[in-house]
Amino acid sequence: MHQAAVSAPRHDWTVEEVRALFAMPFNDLLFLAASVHRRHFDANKVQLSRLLSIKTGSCPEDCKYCPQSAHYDTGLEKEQLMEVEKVLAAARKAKEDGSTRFCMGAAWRNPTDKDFTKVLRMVEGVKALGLESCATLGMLTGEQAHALADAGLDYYNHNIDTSEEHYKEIITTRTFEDRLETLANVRQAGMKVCCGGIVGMGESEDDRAAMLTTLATMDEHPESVPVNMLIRVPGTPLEGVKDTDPLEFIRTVAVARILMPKSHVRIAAGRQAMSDEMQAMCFFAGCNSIFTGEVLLTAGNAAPNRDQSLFDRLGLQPETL
Ligand code: SAM
Ligand code: DTB
Ligand code: SF4
Repeated sequence: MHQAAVSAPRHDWTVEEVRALFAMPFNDLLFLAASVHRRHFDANKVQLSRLLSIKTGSCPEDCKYCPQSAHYDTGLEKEQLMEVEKVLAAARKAKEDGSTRFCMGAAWRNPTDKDFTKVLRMVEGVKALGLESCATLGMLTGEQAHALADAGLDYYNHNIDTSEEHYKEIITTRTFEDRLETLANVRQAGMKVCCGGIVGMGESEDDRAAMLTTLATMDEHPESVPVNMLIRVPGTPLEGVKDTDPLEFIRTVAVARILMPKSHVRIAAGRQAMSDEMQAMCFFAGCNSIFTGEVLLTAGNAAPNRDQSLFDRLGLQPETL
């Protein structure tokens, strides 16, 4: 059996080793990933999270994939920060629908003081409902990270999105290093890290290997690793990139699973465009977390009845807290 299937999590992966995993024959790679998955998790349980955009649109950053950037006209209605009570009503509904984690997303470069106080109240309210809480608000100072942790925030999502080399092709208003700095602040404050990236932005397999190597060589692996498939939103600079190869996406999930055996690996954006069979292969390759509900932040997601039927047909069950 491959060493990775039996050994403890490693933090010293080299990019050459990770490229070699990507280069494995597909069947061998999936078998290895599934073996690693089973050592650490019940392979038939999937964690369910629910997203809510608490502040939509007009973001000053220029991320080429994002419908919420003010740099592109995607026809999105911009909105102010939502009222705390409205957010908590959505969280209650998420809980009723079986989600165990509620993730609040804001289209900010970083939170301002006034908005931040309101977000702290949202986090406290979500925790009081007995849900795990997650937020993604852009860059954080050390102080802000501590305040969120004190309010009870369990996870902070902040993606590296792609390799360091490819990053500057995708975003010019901040650096890869800025991302790592916020992630360090989140860790330092004692929160769990949700960090992953996007497949399908014209990156090479080597870029995907480099991105996963960055995650897998962190002192602590992110507890949650979202693998997004690019949603090509009309009006964004990436609207015309070529289709993501489903097999390359599944490979990325499998390699993430092998490198970070104890983390939840999530298929995040893009499930609406995936076939049931592609999702089934992702679950086999070690994906054990998804977002449920009709929308992600602004884009469509797989419909709830479709997910229910897929779970039934695959014998999958939602993970409970
Ligand atoms: N503004 C915050 C930030 O960028 O950290 C939080 C929200 S941002 C929308 C969260 C993540 O969603 C991005 O890092 C990116 O990975 C993902 N995302 C955004 N638009 C996407 C798209 N069109 N397709 C796939 N993933 C996307
Ligand atoms: C992540 O990696 N993907 C989620 C979540 N973290 C915040 C967001 C996906 C957004 C897809 C585009 C949209 O809905 O606007
Ligand atoms: Fe803003 Fe986040 Fe979208 Fe980038 S990904 S434009 S930071 S909302």
